[in-house]
Amino acid sequence: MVVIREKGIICELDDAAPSSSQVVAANPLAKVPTLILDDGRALYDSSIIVEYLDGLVATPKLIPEKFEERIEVKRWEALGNGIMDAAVAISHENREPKETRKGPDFYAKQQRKIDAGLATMEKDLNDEEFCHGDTFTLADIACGCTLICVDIRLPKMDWRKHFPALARHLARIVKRGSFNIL
Ligand SMILES: N[C@@H](CCC(=O)N[C@@H](CS)C(=O)NCC(=O)O)C(=O)O
Repeated sequence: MVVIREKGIICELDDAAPSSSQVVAANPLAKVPTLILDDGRALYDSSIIVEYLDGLVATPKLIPEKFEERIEVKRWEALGNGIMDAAVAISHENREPKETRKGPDFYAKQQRKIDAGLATMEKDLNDEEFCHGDTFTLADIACGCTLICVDIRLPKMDWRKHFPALARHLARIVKRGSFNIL
């Protein structure tokens, strides 16, 4: 959704649940996000969707074309996706009845991924204005969405205390109009 806004693409946004008939009909994996194109084809997962959107509209370029830079931006994306997967796994587990929950090892394993992932983002961002290079890229979108996801899924996690560069970065990038929809 942020990429769609950054690119100024006209697109209908539907807050459909992964298990809804609309998503299931379009995506055999029954996951969101799923992008349904004008010709009816569907694209998933988010990595493919953002790559498609970045190629569809030339500017602003969010995934650099140069090989090494592209890989670096996609590494940020993968890091964000991994942290979000772990945060989602914890919050889903919390919805299970207490008696059938997986237990402390499961929670510790997911939390380690989140802590180490955020520590890597903090180190790599350092005191720079952008996650990669000197322009806003998909790396910043991945970083911002990850931090917002952690706030939503794990509201008790006080990550700002440990990761001041990330806290600063999130405060800066949510001022962009493209993040208003989250
Ligand atoms: N790596 C995927 C993750 C997508 C994902 O796991 N979405 C969750 C919602 S946060 C979902 O649809 N879960 C339903 C399911 O796994 O059955 C992406 O980036 O698109």
